[in-house]
Order: sequence, then structure tokens, then C-alpha cells
Amino acid sequence: MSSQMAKSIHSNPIEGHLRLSNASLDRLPGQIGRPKYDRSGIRPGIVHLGIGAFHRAHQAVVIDDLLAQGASDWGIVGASLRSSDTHDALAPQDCLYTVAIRSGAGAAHRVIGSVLETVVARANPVQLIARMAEPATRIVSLTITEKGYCHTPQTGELDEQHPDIVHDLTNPEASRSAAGFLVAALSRRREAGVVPFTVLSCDNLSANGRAVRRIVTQFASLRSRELGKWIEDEVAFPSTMVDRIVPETTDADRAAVASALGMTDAWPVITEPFTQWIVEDNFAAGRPDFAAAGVQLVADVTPFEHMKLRLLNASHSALAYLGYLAGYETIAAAMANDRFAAFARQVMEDAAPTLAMPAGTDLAAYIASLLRRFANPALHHRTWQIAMDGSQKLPQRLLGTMQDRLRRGMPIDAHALAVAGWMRYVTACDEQGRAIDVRDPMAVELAALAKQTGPMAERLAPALLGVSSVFGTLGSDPPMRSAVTQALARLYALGARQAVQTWRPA
Ligand code: CS2
Repeated sequence: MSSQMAKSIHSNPIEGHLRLSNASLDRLPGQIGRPKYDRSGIRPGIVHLGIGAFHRAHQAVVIDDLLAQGASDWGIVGASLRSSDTHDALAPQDCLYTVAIRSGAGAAHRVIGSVLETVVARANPVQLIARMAEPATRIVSLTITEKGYCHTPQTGELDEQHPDIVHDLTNPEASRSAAGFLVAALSRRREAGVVPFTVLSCDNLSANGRAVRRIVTQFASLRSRELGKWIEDEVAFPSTMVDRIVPETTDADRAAVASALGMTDAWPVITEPFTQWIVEDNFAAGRPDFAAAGVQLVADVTPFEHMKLRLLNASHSALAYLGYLAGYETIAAAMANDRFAAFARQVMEDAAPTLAMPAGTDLAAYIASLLRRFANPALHHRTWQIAMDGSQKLPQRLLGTMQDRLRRGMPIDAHALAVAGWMRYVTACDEQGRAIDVRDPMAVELAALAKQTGPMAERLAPALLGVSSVFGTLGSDPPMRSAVTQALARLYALGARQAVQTWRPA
């Protein structure tokens, strides 16, 4: 939602309409779920950085369940790093909002009460750092998206030239990046002799705990070697695998939720019935009884994270680029084409042999369930939304599998077509010659490369494969070059719809 839209909803609630809030909760129709606890008795224990739709449909729902079971000191303070949209929408509603769970069978609505307060980091950095530094804050969790890590996607090393990192090194009290905030607050706790909070990444990165640990310790070491060492030794960074499909909320969704509630909710979130959270049980300052709310606690999340990234997210990205180019607005629309569904399945099946799963994991059943979830006709999950930030997503979703398959002498043509789809997409010009609104931190650089080479696979594919922050050494691997160049040539010759429809595994 644009901040303009959020503001207009906030300042001009629909005339005569009741607005969701603590005071209006008991006017909700009986079938609408709501907090089963007294919100006034809940204290914050978690600060969450990046309070977007995903967090509100996933982690905050788990916490809502736990609060209902009596874990009253684990409420959430939700921070947006940049925009004030979420704060503007939720603050007038006492931070209450609706989760609408949709499937072919219909919709169920539940009002969530676990978010107690919202903070806009850009406007109030000092307030946020103070919140994070309070002893009561025992977990700081993150959904800041891949680019929020300010790292080189291929290597996971902190990008020390990133403008936010450069800024935060000299202005810790007015931080902009997640690394800046985490280090400012951890440093404050160290000075005050307060145990550090646990840093809980909930982003779609391989070994996300290690990823955030790396950027935080690297950033801290740039400030002071001792601080870096203390963080390395004392702070826990468990990895997690998070899964729930959460499309962007539209105005039509707002209207549908308002009619179910009989009152306005400025920013409900829309999701599917499925939800999964697997967490490494490594918390330095305590944690709620996650298992009581269905969270799986494990010693090592890596295999599950790989499974999800290489099966779900990889095929999601493949469907996003090729589906967008083929004219499909949503994942469900692409999946309604049998050949696109078969192609998505192939991407998953090709990744499966690269995974080392614990005994008893049924990958075939997992793949079948993913295909059913993608086909959910009640979710309007736009291909354009998933296509965002591809330069940050490709390594962990597609390239790791390609590397592993090449090492074993296995064909990579399904993945090559997906990567070619990304290449065609980032030229920023679709098959009808219309502009594509490419959202990616590297969009300008990628479009400039495409402009230089022109729409010729033999020139464009090697040029993009040469972007080392995305492809690393894999980009110069001859079988990789040849597979991706051929796939891109087919894409240019046939168009995405035909290229997928006539695609057969090698
Ligand atoms: C999607 C994910 O937008 C994307 O890149 O692939 O957000 C996906 O919906 C979630 O990871 C599902 O858990």
C-alpha cells in the first residue's frame, strides 16, 4: 500500500464505519476469531524488525496463540525500518488487524492481538534502539527481505560500501540498516551489563541465522574489534525456516474483510491455511514455549531451509519470471496451465537429489503439497510480487542447485530456463515491447547491461552471468554458460508461454 493510501484510510475512515480497535472487539460477529486473553496484561518481550504482511500472518499468529496460553510477557513491538505505512494503518486500531485465511473452501477471519506497539525506525531510531536495549526484550526477530542484509548475495559478506552501512558506521544512534540497529542495541546492552537478546532471522536465506550473524559481527568489528568479538561469543543467532504464502493486500481484500467484520481494518493480511515454522533451539535469553503453538524445534535447520528454498522458492521464482512473461498475473493462473505446473514440478524434482534430508522426510509428499498450495485459486499472488529482488534471491533459490547438479554431471536445463526467464525479465521490456516495472536493488545496472548487449541470447546471457555478486564463479562455468544461453535463445525465439509449453527435460 502506498503511504498516501494508508494515510487516507487513517485520516478519513469510511464515513459512519466502525474501525477495528480494542473498544470495538466485542462488536465483531461471533464467527470472527479474536484474542482470547486480556491485552492490557501483555508485556513486550520481542522486538520485530520489518513488520510487513509476512510477519503479521506468520510469527505474530504463533505469538497470539502463545499469549492465549498464558505466555503474557512475549508480546511484540513491531518496527518498520523505513516506511510509516504499517504504523499509520495499525496505530489507530490499537495494533489489531485481521488475518484472512483463504482457500477454495472459503475464508476464515481472525483478529490478532500480539502486536502491542509499532515504531517507525527512520522517524524514531533512538526510541527503537532503547526498546531493543531494554532487558525485557529477549528476542529481536527479523523479516527485512534478502536485500535488508546489505550483503553480497553470492558470498553473504557484508557490503561495506552499501550506503546504509556507510551511514550507520558514523551515525549509530540514527541507524538505517538492520545491522546498524542490532549492533547499536547490543552495544548498549553490553555497556549496561545486560544479557544480549537472541537474534532470530525469519528471512528466506540459506542458514539465515549464520547469515545475520556474519553481517552483524562484521559490522560490529568495523565499529570496534572488542564489540565484534563479544557479539561473536555471546549472541545466539538461531536459524529458522519460515513458510506461509502471503500475497500483498489489495483494496478488494480490504473491502472483503470489512464486510466480513462489519467494520474497517485499514490493513488486514491475506494468507493460506498452511503455515510452518522450524526453529533451531538456541536462545541465549529465554524463549516462549514455541512447541506449544506447533513450532518445530530442531538442532539444525539447514536441511529444512534448503528444502524450502530449493523446492518452494525456486519454483516460485521460476513461475514468477516465466509466468509474468507469458502474461499470467498470478501464480494460480500460471498453475492452471498444465505445462507450467509440470515445469514447476520439474524444477522441484531436479532440486530434490541435491538435498540431504533427515531420514523419514517424504520429499514427494512435500512437492505434491507445494503444487496444491501454488494452485490455491483463492490467493491472488502476483507473479510480479515474487519477481522482485531476483538478484538477491537467485543464489539460494536456483544457483546452489545448479552448482550441485553440475558437480554431479546432471542436466540443469529446467533451472537454466528459470534463470533465462529472470534475464529476460530484467531487460525491463516484455515480449510485447512494454516496460516491466523491475523492482530490484540492481535493476539499473542489469537493465544497462541488457541495453549494451541488445536482445541477443549469445551476448546477453554471458553479460549477465558475468555479474559476480549474483553468479560468482558459476557464471564462468562453460556448461552453465551454454545451458543458460541456449535457454535464453529459446525464450527469445518462442516466447515464454511456448518455451514452457514445449519444454521437455533433457
Ligand atoms: C516468495 C515467498 O515473494 C517471494 O519471493 O517466493 O515470499 C514465498 O511466498 C514464501 O517464502 C512462502 O513461505
